[in-house]
Amino acid sequence: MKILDFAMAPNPIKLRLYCAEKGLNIPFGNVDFKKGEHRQPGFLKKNPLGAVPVLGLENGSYLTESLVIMEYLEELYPEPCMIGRTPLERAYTRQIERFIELNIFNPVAQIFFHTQPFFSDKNQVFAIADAARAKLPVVLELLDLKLNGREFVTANTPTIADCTLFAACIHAKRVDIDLGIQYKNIKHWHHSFSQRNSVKRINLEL
Ligand SMILES: N[C@@H](CCC(=O)N[C@@H](CS)C(=O)NCC(=O)O)C(=O)O
Repeated sequence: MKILDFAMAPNPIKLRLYCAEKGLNIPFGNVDFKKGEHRQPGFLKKNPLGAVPVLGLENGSYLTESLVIMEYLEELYPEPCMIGRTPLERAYTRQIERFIELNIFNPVAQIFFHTQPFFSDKNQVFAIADAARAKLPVVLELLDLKLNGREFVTANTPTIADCTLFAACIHAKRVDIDLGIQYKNIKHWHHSFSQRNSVKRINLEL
């Protein structure tokens, strides 16, 4: 197996954190966005949408959704458990991971896409960034309530939900948003998760 990605992008960060937490040593191959490699025919054969991360499999096929890749790896390597041990634990973890991805991670990605010079040749609409920004306080307040008294998002150990939230925090900083600044439980969670070896291993500027 091989993961193809661009290390700075948020979905790759989420997957890299997951692999680091699991202690998986799957090799990575760089798809250089700055050189437009994700738009080249060679990569488009692997993922016609031109997006990363992609997991190349031994049978010659590719998985092209980060969450699906994490679920697949979780089935191959169940320990340490990062989705849940019972059907209900897994349902809770998936539910909050979706909450974070849809309501925090994706809006942050929209703000980034619609405001950064890197995408200035694309169809940037500042109003979309503004709308995404305006949506954040309500969901952050809800998340803050959920995190009360918790070291991790949904369990006593890290799960895929922590990886998604931490990747969102890293990406948010690039557009000058500190997701935890007004929310004491998110702030506490962020401070504590930042100390983890997985974060050091992915070796990103925080
Ligand atoms: N649904 C995909 C989305 C992946 C995605 O949007 N990746 C971004 C980087 S975080 C990308 O490759 N964007 C390049 C592009 O769409 O041109 C997943 O979760 O894996």
